[in-house]
Amino acid sequence: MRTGGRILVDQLELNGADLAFCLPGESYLPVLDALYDSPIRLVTCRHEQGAANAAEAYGKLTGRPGICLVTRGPGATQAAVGVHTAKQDSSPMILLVGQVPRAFRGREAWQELDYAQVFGGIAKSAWEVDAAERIPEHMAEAFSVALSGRPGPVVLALPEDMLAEDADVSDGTPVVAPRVAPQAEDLERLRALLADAERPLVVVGEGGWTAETSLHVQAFCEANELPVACAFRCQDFVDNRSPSYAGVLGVAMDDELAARLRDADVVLAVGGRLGEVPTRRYTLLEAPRPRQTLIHVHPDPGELGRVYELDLAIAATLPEVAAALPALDPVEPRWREWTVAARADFERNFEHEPMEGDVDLGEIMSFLRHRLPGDAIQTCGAGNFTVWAHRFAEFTQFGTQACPRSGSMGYGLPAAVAAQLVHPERVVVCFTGDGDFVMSSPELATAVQYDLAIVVLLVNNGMYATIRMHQERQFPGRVVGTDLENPDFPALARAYGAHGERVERTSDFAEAFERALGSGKPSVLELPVDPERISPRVTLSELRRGTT
Ligand SMILES: Cc1ncc(C[n+]2csc(CCOP(=O)(O)OP(=O)(O)O)c2C)c(N)n1
Ligand SMILES: [Mg+2]
Repeated sequence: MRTGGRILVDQLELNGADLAFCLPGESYLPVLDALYDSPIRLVTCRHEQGAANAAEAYGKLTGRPGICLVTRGPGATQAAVGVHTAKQDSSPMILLVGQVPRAFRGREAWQELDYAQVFGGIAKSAWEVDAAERIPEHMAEAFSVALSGRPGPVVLALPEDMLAEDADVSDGTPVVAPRVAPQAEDLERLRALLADAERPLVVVGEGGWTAETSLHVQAFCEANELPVACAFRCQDFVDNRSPSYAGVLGVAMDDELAARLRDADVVLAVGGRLGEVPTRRYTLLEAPRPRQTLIHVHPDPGELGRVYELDLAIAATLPEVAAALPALDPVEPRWREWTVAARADFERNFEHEPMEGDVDLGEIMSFLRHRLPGDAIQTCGAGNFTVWAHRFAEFTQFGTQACPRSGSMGYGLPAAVAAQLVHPERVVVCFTGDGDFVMSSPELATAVQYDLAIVVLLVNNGMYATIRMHQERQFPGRVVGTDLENPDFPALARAYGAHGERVERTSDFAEAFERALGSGKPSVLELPVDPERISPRVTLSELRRGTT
């Protein structure tokens, strides 16, 4: 006989969970109690947003479901943002929510919600477990749904009396996600479509990527001299040093790369959903019928043809497709110049105008490009600071970028916490803004509590610059709701027990960065920047004059 809580934790263990992120609640005490004796490391966060985002980042970095435990009502709703990101980003995640006792259900008891309904439009799937003896079955289903096809978040509600109830039931079988190989005739057709191309472009995106997938796709692109771009915040999917690598189709993408997608005659999308961001609001690839010949490979048949009419749809898991690609006879490329030009555009995009003020983010990124080890992990939230962080970064291996494709603020700090827990030996850098940081700054306490020496680079421009930029473009000079008065960030960091410094000049950055790494503690380096330089390509004054 085991309690529901114990049965649940046993299912987590046998499915390989080694970390879980929580914010405790009295609604799931039997689960916490079972974790007392478990090898699973329980990490207590300071806000459910942080716990859910950390679990999401765990899923993104490991390919295994990130486990998050929260209490009912307010706990679950605060965790919703991480579930949304896991859905948009196709990351496996399981959110476990304590629920009111079964006998109270439907009375709108204290903090009661119907989780299937609340998360029905956010999660991949959400339901309630109502008997301890069926926990193994439901947990196997949760792992299976989270991992199979297009990975995503699952929400399970767990009535508190059910977790305390004893049951005599055997464990489930560890879940192995199904692998689906591409059909030989589909691969032949893919090769034939490429053979007819003059301006092909490969686009890589999420949906079950692995380090091996990277190597195979890169080998295929190089053997066929194909240019390859990555979707928004998938910059670690292909070694950026490859002669085939052409850049990122992200927010504020390079116009040259945008033109290359628009002007391509054949697009091969390996993973990803060709969403609003990488297609520049569905203009570079027009929905539903693009001008380009479009080949889309995705593990979930439901995603194929969902937005775009396709010339070839391949429903198969990405590692299996990637492994098959290099075995295809290379096509004699007629696009050599096209690929060389795409690469040259990418390299040119590292150049930038000097930045107004004493702190130049382009210079700092150029320093980091050379200073960061290849396996260093970079995280971020949302804001214009990410435009510098993405455009001027270099990624060389998979699993080194944990950023929200959903564009959610507040993600970077908890993602850095998760990254450092998964890879204690690596350097972990979180890029954040003054607005973004404050949204999840309590997780600095988590980093201190668990002794995680993450480095936070905080770009302080005294405003929500992304929104200000759009505001000034549409309503010049009418600033409302976008200014910020900020705390003393280094003092705040020190109050948490972290290392904190303000870097006043670009030339001071290198030494400050070494001090941060050497401190052995979480650290926050504040970078006060001139608000005039609101984005790498535009200034506030230009926006007001309407010259951009
Ligand atoms: C959770 C969430 N709330 C609001 C937004 C809208 N938003 C996007 S960027 C941004 C401003 C971020 O400000 P900051 O971190 O200071 O970065 P900056 O743009 O100033 O570089 C806002 C409010 C969002 N993306 N996510
Ligand atoms: Mg800001």
